[in-house]
Amino acid sequence: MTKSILLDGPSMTRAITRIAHEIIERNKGIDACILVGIKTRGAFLAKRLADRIEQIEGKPIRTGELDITLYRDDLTVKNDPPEALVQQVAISDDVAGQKIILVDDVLFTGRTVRAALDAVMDLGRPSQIQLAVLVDRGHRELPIRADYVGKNIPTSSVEKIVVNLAEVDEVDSVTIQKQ
Ligand code: 3GP
Ligand code: 5GP
Ligand code: MG
Repeated sequence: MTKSILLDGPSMTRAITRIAHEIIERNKGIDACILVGIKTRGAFLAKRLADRIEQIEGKPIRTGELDITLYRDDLTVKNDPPEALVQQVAISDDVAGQKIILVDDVLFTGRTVRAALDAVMDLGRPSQIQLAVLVDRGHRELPIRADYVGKNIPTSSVEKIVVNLAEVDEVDSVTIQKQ
């Protein structure tokens, strides 16, 4: 198995800083914004973005979390794409009229984000939903795209992107593994 490093710690921090600036610029501030991280690593990335945005703007941005898992019933539908199931929604603020910025580590088929869109819209009517991802690895199966991307990494289906974050993995790195 070969492994190459695509982002090291400092490059990841720079990407997060750039996305923080892009979010502030595009939304002309952060007053109407809520950052919502998709667990697990998307939630840690949302926290880092929130910290950076607070440093830049001098005031906190509201945050929330969603827990979504991909579920494949391999016994009955072997070749079907997995279903994304919402396990938990933790957004304490009213989303009506707000700009929700979803944050995830890797964007792949788009099924996780589709489930996240449903979960957010079940809570109320946001004025906009945007998407920030650390890595876009391509292979979309739905018409979904990210507004903010740390790094575009075209992959083949046998490759895997490994995202390590210091909060859970002790180091910050993004690597591609070719099995
Ligand atoms: P995360 O919850 O931190 O995002 O889905 C569980 C974990 O497995 C994810 O961690 C993700 O990083 C990792 N993973 C690697 N490849 C895949 C994949 O193709 N689909 C999903 N859902 N997760 C993957
Ligand atoms: P999607 O629903 O777009 O297919 O996949 C998005 C979710 O699956 C992300 O939350 C991400 O954690 C996970 N995922 C998909 N592909 C990869 C991958 O190659 N590497 C990692 N680390 N996570 C992935
Ligand atoms: Mg993820």
